Amino acid sequence: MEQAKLRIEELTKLLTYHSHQYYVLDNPEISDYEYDMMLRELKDLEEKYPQFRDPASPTTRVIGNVAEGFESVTHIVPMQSLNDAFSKEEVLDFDKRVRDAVGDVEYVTEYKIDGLSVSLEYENGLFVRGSTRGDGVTGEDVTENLKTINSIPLRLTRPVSFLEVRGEVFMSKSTFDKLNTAREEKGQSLFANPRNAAAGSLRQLDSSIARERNLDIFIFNIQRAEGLEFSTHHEGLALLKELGFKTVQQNEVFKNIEDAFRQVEIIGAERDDLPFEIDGAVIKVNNLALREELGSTAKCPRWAVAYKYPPETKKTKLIDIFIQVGRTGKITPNALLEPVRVAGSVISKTTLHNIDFIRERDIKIGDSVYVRKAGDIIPEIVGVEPRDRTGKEIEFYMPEVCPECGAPVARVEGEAARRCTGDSCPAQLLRRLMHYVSRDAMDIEGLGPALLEKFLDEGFIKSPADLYTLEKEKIAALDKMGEKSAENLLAAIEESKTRDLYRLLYALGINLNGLKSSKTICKRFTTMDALMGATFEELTEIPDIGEKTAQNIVDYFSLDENRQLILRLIELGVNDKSEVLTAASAELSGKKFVVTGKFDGISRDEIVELIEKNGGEAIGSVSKKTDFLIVGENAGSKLAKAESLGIKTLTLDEFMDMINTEE
Ligand code: 0OX
Repeated sequence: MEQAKLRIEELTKLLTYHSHQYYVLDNPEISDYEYDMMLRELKDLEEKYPQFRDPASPTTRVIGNVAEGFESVTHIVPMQSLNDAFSKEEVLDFDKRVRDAVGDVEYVTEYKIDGLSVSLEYENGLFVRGSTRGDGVTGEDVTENLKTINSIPLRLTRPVSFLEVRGEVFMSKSTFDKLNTAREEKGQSLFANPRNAAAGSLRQLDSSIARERNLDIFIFNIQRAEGLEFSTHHEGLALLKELGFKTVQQNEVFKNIEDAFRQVEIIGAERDDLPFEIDGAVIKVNNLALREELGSTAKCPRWAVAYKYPPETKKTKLIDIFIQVGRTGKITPNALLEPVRVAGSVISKTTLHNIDFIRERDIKIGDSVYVRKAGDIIPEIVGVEPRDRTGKEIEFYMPEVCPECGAPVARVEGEAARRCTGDSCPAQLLRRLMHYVSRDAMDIEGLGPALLEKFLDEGFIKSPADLYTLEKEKIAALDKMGEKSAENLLAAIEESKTRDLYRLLYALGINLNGLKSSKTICKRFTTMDALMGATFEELTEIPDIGEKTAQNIVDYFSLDENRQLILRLIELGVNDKSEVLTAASAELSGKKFVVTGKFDGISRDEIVELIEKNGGEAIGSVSKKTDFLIVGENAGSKLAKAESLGIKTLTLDEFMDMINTEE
């Protein structure tokens, strides 16, 4: 027994040391294998002798924990944001304001990590709580997920009585690429950038998912401390390093703004080569007493500024233009690009929309093109580099026949788009199936394009209804599948039978009928039977349902083959009823919400989903009819307009309270 206690202590010490060497100092001394062996031994011993388990044991990081929800945490020291500067002039203005207030100062510069701000609290050297920034005053307790980050020390190198630090959780570029590749293979939706991926991972209720995501952290500030002496930021960071933290990189201390800005430019030039994303560089006053004197505005300190680099534009080669046939037969030209990393992810293809887009920009196959991410999410070609032309570039023409099925391509009246006219075009079928299984539609996890294509090739399926008759043995026998994957897939398909009717209506892929209109329609027609009998007049009477959408729906249900498909789906057990209306809470019902700004850990789309789920209506722009504006970070004109119209604004937490009290 005594021996077990000693061995547990020894292993805890050894593993803590090697984890720090590996994850914080990037200087491993033993192999992963040796580490894993020791970890396993410790786990076994702790299971047998739980009384000897150290509260900061390295095994804490690996035990999966599923929470029901996150508790709120009030930040005693508010987690402020930073004022932005977009030019050198704005940085010089910042410097002038600083010097006018307190005279000459020294500056430090550091990366502005593009991640998610968190606070970590330590009592007597032990990591006790970690929380997200939230709105700066109230965040969420994500301790269990943070414990999975190996570079967060569970115990400091010495027992400081109290310490709260702030840092940025992020996902490295390579982890992000691997995660998205794996998600693509599984047919899951992709994260737009490492920041979103990190935010999504940190807000997982199941900490074992967070662990798999390999998050990392840089610490950049001491928020509160008892028993530590330091008088500059530089000293503070050195102390943090000593205590075992992975701190944000430190340059020297600069005597004036010119020198600091030169460093910001150097960081900008290196930005691309860093293994993680930065969205700027921060310039901070080094002396803490002077910081105190400078103070803060409502949300931001006056002693720091974030310089934001202009959106990344990269040059790459347009290798080819290929045609994609959509589920409604729409023919879209796409650019195949030499892979290039832009604003967080590797781009190898992008849409060219239509032939007008190509001609307006004079894009030819073989051109050097500039790509950028519009709104930092969707990649787009901004133009070509004419100086790189060799004369060998090839003009592109839209095909006269569908490249997939050979049927003629027609220009639909009143539309810029061209469509394949083939009724049994396999490309259209694949797209329709992809749409059917997609997240907003029937949400069949694990069924991606590659697998659907295989099912089509093997003749397993010809329509969405066939998905519900797939046989386990046949799936398991496919290349890269196996018994377990087949079982999981069938379970996901089975689960999709329970989706609400509005999702099924959307999944049918009727032209112009989106998720929102499907929902609106199913509030009025709550069964498939009623829906199939709805007339054009009845549909157009529903607010927000246009004539074209209504006509397409009526046309769809008038076709015998479509009615057959639906009857078969219902026969196979797919739900044909809607509960959208009954789920609506009386309180939010009829209330109009606008969402603006950026939110930590939740996307605007997710907030819209919550509004609608609770019976409210989400609209795009602020007007007198708006009831509430939900405001995130960096809210702009919508907030100003709402204030001028006297519309009530809500923080995310206030909104959450609103929906929680209604349950
Ligand atoms: C970052 C980062 C963010 C903290 C408290 C007031 C100034 N994303 O890397 N914020 C700050 O500083 C804030 N520094 C950073 N490096």
